[in-house]
Amino acid sequence: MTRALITGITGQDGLYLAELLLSKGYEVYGLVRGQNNPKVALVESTVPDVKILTGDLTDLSSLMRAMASSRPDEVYNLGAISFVAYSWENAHLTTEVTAKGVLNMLEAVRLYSGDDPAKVRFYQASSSEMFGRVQEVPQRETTLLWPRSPYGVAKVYGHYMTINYRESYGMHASSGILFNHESPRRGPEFVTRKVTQAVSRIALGTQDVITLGNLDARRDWGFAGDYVDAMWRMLQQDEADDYVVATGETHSIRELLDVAFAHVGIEDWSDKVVQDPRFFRPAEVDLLIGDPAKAKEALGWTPKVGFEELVRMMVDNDLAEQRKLSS
Ligand code: NDP
Ligand code: GDR
Repeated sequence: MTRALITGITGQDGLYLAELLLSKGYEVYGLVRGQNNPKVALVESTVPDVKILTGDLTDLSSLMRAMASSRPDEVYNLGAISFVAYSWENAHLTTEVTAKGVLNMLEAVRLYSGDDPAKVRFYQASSSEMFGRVQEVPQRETTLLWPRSPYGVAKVYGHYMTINYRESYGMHASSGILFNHESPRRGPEFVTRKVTQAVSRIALGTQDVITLGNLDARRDWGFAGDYVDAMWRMLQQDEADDYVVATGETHSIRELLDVAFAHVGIEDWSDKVVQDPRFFRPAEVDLLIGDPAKAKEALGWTPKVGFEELVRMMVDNDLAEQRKLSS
């Protein structure tokens, strides 16, 4: 039986990836941080077959223990402080977890692997945030990185460290440069879920307006369930490499609002959206659109869920959740 260790198991991607690997017959271990972490219950109810281990990306010895007890064939490093806006408020902590945490995980894998450097296949969750200021459209694996947030800078460190461990030690370490991906499991602080939750409450009459920041930023949004499949495919390749994972389409926050409100029968949302400087960022990533050609060609990966279907899926989920709450 193939064994996998997932950091960030309590997050959006961790849950989808665990489901995918379990469906393929893997033995799955998930790293959970902190004392009495309330999200353990979510993991236990969603993916009860996952074996939970405790550890923290900032604590190398805990990662070494997790490696020793799970003895994984594959490690998926999804753990991070992942909310871009928060990374300006806590740049040091973001660096400790999202940047140096990658180094800790790579070291734990390297030390565990002994004299067989490619014994464990390693996946690093890199991000389109690394592209930051627009240098090239669409963005691909070779596009110059120009991060615009402490989070983006931390991801660049993790990305290059992963490449460096591959080149220095011959580790099977791959990096997926994933563009935004969303789902009904997306955290409520991210713009898609913030919008779909608010739209469902507005439709049900329990909220009047939604307060947002920049409506003109453009993102390449895909479905998280599709994207974890790309992660798995990367680790099935003979050679480790880096891949952009994206839909190749871009949409603004305004278009997100159009689709979400239209789905509940509201065509003109102008009096339902308020803008507040609090939600603008010190430096914005204006335009993200990825070129997934390499992932398509080498991994045989294509996204299945399109933008409008994704937004409707999230609104439907939130309508059902809100109805349950008010019944
Ligand atoms: P989430 O924010 O949903 O999940 C992040 C996970 O990291 C949580 O399980 C969290 O645990 C864990 N974590 C945070 N701090 C630590 C720590 N110190 N030690 C161990 N684990 C920690 O993110 P997603 O699932 O959306 O994303 C997964 C990964 O992919 C992240 O690295 C993210 O940066 C990256 N990414 C995401 C994209 C997206 O659009 N979703 C796009 C590109 C990259 P806890 O529950 O305890 O807080
Ligand atoms: P992002 O996602 O920063 O791209 O990072 P987020 O959904 O937070 O923001 C997307 C865009 O929406 C604009 N925006 C707002 N964003 C939030 N969260 N709240 C608002 O009220 C709001 N109003 C406008 C933002 O300015 C931005 O332009 C996500 C995370 O999952 C990262 O971890 C991941 O690496 C990248 O996607 C790819």
